[in-house]
Amino acid sequence: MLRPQDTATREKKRLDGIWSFRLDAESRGRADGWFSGPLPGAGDMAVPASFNDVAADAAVRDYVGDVWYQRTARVPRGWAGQRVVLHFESATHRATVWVDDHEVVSHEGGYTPFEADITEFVTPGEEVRITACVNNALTFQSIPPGTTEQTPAGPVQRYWHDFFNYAGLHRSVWLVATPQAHIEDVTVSTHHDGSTGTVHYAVDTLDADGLDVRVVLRDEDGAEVARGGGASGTLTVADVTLWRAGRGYLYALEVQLVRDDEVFDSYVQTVGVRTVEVRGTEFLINGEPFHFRGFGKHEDIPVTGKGHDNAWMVHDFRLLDWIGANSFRTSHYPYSEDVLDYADRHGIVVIDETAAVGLNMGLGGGIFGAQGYQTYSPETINDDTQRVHAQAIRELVARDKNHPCVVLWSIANEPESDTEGAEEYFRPLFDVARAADPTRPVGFVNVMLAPHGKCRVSQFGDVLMLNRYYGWYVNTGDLASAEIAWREELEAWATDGKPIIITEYGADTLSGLHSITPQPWDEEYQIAYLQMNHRVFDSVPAVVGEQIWNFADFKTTAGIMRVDGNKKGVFTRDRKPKSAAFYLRQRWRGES
Ligand code: GCB
Repeated sequence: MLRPQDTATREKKRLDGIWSFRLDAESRGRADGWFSGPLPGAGDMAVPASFNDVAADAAVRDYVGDVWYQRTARVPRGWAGQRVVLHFESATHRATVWVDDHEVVSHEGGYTPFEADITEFVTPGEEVRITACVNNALTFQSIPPGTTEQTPAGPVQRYWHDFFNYAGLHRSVWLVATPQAHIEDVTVSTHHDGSTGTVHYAVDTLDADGLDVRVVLRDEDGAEVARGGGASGTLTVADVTLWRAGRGYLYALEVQLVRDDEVFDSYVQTVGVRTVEVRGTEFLINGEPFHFRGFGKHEDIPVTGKGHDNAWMVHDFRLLDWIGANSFRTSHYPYSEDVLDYADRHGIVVIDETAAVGLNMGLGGGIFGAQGYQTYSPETINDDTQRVHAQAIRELVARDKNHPCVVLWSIANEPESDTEGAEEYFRPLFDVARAADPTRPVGFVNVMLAPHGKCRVSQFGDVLMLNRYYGWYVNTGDLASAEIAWREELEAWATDGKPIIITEYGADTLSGLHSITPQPWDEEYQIAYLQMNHRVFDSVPAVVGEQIWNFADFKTTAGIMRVDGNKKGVFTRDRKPKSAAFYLRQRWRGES
């Protein structure tokens, strides 16, 4: 599947705006045919946005079940004879879509795109009704998992991850026109040897019998640097400008479907020439050791929730630059493709994560020991979950494989990983990731409950990613003891001979709370906590990265450990710096 694009042969029409919207607490909508006419009893909803906070109504915020979105759209009259596609960048966590009365597509998984060829159901120049039934329930067979508990007061969604279960249409919806004979997919991979770069490409086409593939590679000035033909091939780039952290140089590969000089379809794929390699305890980009500095982030903003917003995205990247970060992890789900495009262009390195978070019933919202279920069992996380998880990995790789910013796949965050069940569950999933993308390392993020010597899943990873909270969840307030315990554990991990990225360490901090004798929750403690961690990291050579939890405060489910959400941000939820931001700027940029 390709991203919607405007090219010489393609057009796209964005369907964002105000849609009709309603809850369907009794799940009546399908049986009552709500797609077959104007949505009965509907209110308004913004797209893109999470619906939860927009309505200013606790019943909507905490709602579990089906919700319906609807709008009409006119198919441009100039699209006659074209193939018309309806494309959703995401629908959280699953959706079924109708065009007028026709059911056209269903999709499981809340953070990857899906689309349907709707040519036969539309007439260019006329309006169609587009209806989506979106469902936000988490089950043991969804990624992420959860369960709906029936209480005397009604259904309550329970889950084991520490961010609010925002849902809805979080990203853009498009109508797209392509030629009937069209390019279906493009895959690129790159190498370089000295100043010579190579770009390997492979093109999938549909209904293109008798047509040829032609490719032209251009540099950022638009000058042609290489051309080739055939469904796959390798282009050579003399005097290549590499994509690197801090300098996101992008070539443009124009792929054309042609017969002689007639162009039937054209698609432009950006290409960053770079290599990624794990060698011993080093993580190499372009053959040079790379040290990750940055954050675990969230897609999380006031009111809009997980709805993509370009202003906030650009602002966040400016703050990353200001503070001297060179990377982030898309904790804990695939982010908007706009974010990855932007990271490509700005040379920010990305650890790309699936939505497999909370596969750990020993944890709940950051609270250890919230047991009650067994993680891996026929009734909980089981073979069906594994199939959904495998599909989530495939869809993530299919979507993001061409982004130079993505250097590492994270197939899960903090699953239970110290049991036989965990080993059986994860072994095949690493194979799935490697089969989908042989060019990038693969890992998963280890939790403190499965320390060195106990974890049975880290053996499968190319890289060790560790989340640790010494001085916060353990040795709370006692940084001296925390430092000793943390160094001891880290030195044990270093004996595995793999690069270690600390993908989370952080302390909840209430912006504005100060003390000359630092203790948990005040701004000075956050700095002292980070300084302690950095002393430990700097003394262990296998540590190749530090990503603080979190870039900004974010919304979570309600709980006695969370005051208006998780407060481990270096910035507040509205992106004001806490004192730690200036300390980090000093460490990472040498500027205060
Ligand atoms: C973790 C999780 C993250 C939580 C964080 C915390 O280990 O990966 O999702 O938000 O801890 O603050 O408890």
